Amino acid sequence: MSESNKEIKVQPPEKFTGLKFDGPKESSVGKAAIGSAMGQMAKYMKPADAIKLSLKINQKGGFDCPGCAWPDPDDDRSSIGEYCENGIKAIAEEAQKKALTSEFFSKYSVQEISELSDFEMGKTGRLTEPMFLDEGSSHYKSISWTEAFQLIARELNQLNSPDEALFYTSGRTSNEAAYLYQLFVRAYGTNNLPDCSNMCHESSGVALSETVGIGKGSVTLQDIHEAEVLIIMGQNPGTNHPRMLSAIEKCKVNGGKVISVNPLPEAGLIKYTDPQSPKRMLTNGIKITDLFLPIKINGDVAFLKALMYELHKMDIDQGGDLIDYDFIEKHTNGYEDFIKAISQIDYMACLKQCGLEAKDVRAAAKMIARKEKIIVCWAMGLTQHENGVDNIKEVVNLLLMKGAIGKPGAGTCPVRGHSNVQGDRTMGIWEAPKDSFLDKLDEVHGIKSPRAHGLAVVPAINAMHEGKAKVFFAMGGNFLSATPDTDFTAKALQNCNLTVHVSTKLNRSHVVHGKKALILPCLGRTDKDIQNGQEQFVSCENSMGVVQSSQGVLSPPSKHLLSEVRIVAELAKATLKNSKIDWEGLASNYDNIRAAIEKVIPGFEQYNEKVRKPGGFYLPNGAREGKFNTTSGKAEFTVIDLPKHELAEDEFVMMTIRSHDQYNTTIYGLNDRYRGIYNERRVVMMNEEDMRDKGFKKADVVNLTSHFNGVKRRANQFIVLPYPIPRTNVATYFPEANALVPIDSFSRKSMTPASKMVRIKIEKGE
Ligand SMILES: Nc1nc2c(c(=O)[nH]1)N[C@H]1C(S)=C(S)[C@@H](COP(=O)(O)OP(=O)(O)OC[C@H]3O[C@@H](n4cnc5c(=O)[nH]c(N)nc54)[C@H](O)[C@@H]3O)O[C@H]1N2
Ligand SMILES: Nc1nc2c(c(=O)[nH]1)N[C@H]1C(S)=C(S)[C@@H](COP(=O)(O)OP(=O)(O)OC[C@H]3O[C@@H](n4cnc5c(=O)[nH]c(N)nc54)[C@H](O)[C@@H]3O)O[C@H]1N2
Ligand SMILES: [Mo]
Repeated sequence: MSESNKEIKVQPPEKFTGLKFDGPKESSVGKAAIGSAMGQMAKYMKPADAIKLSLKINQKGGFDCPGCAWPDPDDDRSSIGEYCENGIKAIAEEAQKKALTSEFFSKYSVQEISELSDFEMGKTGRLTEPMFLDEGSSHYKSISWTEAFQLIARELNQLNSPDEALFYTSGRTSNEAAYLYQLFVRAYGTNNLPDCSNMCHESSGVALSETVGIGKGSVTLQDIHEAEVLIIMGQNPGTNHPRMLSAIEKCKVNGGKVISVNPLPEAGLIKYTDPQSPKRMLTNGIKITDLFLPIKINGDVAFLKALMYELHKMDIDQGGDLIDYDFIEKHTNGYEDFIKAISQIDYMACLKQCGLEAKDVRAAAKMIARKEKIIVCWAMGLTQHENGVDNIKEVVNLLLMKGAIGKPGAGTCPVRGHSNVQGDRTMGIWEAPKDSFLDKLDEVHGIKSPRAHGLAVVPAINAMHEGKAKVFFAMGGNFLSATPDTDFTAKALQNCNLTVHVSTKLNRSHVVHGKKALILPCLGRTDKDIQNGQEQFVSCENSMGVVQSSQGVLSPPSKHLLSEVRIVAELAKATLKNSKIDWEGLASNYDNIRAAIEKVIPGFEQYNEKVRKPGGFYLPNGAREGKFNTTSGKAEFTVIDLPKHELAEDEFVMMTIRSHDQYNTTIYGLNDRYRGIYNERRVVMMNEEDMRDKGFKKADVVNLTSHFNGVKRRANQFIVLPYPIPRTNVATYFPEANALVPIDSFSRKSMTPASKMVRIKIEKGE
């Protein structure tokens, strides 16, 4: 095929794969899940490797599952591995026996590779050699590691300012690699460290820091077990955090109740069958949700306001012992203004915006009225909105009203995504570091870190687009497909002098490249990492602030792979000519990196010793102990405005979500089993009445457009499916619909792209 006049496909190809649809399921996990997980392992891995891995997943002394950041039980771990179906899929994807060698790249041009779907790209196997794409070339060619590092160093050192370079991180990077990476980036001279967190839980971090003094959640796994009420908002644990379901089950067995707030009746929320409990498998599962509230997309502030209004009213009617006035008095600021605003809300406007009935809101109020052990869990359904930070602050308002934070069984639970996204931030992967952190870093390493804040993801894309940033370096991830506004971001990346990706697997960011491009293949979580003849381990921090070791068990798929730590060290040696930092010493024994972390970051005292203890150690967490490290020393109530939701007459609100067979931009398979959607990803889930109004029939083909600030964006060729979703709301999968997410629609305070609320129009296609 001649590629000269063909364009690179920056969006996933508009090809249909053969839809089957039988509607949403009630229950999650169970036998089908085990079958699916084992099938995945058997298909892509050697049997001996599969057995070795399944015994070591999330075990003390094993490796941390790269699937999600849900914590492992402190004790009492299942002997066949603390695993879940989707964790297994993540592992099988990484630990593939298939190797992607330079032959593939000489056979297929970059343009030809771009014609593959994301699913097909994932099936090409593990990257095994460093690859280089020269300016004007059509094919990647192999390059030696030394030449690759020299090339990057040359490009970095000829920039007018270090701020013309960007250093992205995805959240799988270990503490050790992340620490070394940010140290290199700051020694080089910039704080341009955008990361996946900017698109993920940044809204939680900002809101929680301002209100309760720590940008992380306050609860432990034990708290979940002990809670009297769990409120799960904007999260789909059955697919994205399946191990959370066993914690919820324990809570329920202890008498806890669950309120689920979600536009979709997600299977894992409704019912759950524990694969490790034969009894549950026989009895066909446990009911998870006691009260399901099918909220409209972005109706959460409105719902929480109505809920707090009801609570306040009940408190007055019932003698004033439903709100924790004692806690409010001692530990909080701003209650009077807050409760005044709540008592004056336009209740009907709130109901209209959240799409719920007064009786539903009252039922929720009754469930929490006499309880104080309340935990709110949330994920992307709350954070990825223009008012994402406000959503979380409103959650905090509710917990503070009930005194439900800083005590057992109560608190905040932002459920993190990538397995070490929280640890990366703790290690200093942040474009807006505190001076106190940089002061310490400089003191310990003898460098002079820049103090000016760097660029988060959205401003980083804009900087590349405007030609102000010229070198893009990514430690993992798939920047093109994970970020909003795919066509805009593609142009931004294509504007760069050099794009570099440290990766385990091929992805679309490798084919939408700068003038020159490099792919640097690295070891994954499951691979053995040997430096200087010694086997190394790394460490990760989970969603609840526990730091644990992780050690791979498999032989790497190629002898050419380097660890992320080694890649950073070699890059630093090549780039920073007079560096006083002993990069070789740090990379040759990771204990030396941990010893440095111990000196710089609070909470890591005796790191090397504590991380070797089975189960690891907890980091300090003020909010967990009821100490609020805000400027006032108290937890802060906030008065939140009701978001504006006007839609033009023919507009819909679209959320972009994950299917059951994907890990972010990695597509393991084409099924979304719990939603009853098989063998097709280009779908739009839509309310049946809306379909009737539009004259759509099931499986009609449609095109989607968004019209934000006068710019028209388009994603063509989707199939309409009737689905139980509130009216005027629709759902599509990420990354297929990312082209519609406007680059300038993001949370005002956290800059998180508003990928859960995109205003779109839907027209019949062919
Ligand atoms: N298997 C698997 N596991 C993963 C991932 C994966 O892709 N695959 N990704 C990892 C990562 S990085 C992350 S961040 C997490 C993501 O975990 P989730 O946040 O669970 O992922 P999403 O699919 O984005 O689901 C968002 C949920 O919020 C609901 N929702 C959308 N908008 C709203 C709203 O306005 N209000 C409310 N109340 N609900 C809303 C949707 O219906 C959906 O159920 O999972 C992590 N774990
Ligand atoms: N529309 C829309 N967009 C979204 C979201 C959404 O809900 N809707 N969610 C957002 C969220 S929450 C997130 S976190 C981001 C995710 O954004 P990213 O983290 O950038 O994306 P991933 O798809 O997780 O990255 C997958 C790639 O990482 C590489 N990789 C895997 N393991 C390793 C490893 O151990 N080391 C290295 N170096 N590379 C590795 C592989 O090459 C793989 O192709 O996407 C965001 N984008
Ligand atoms: Mo995420």
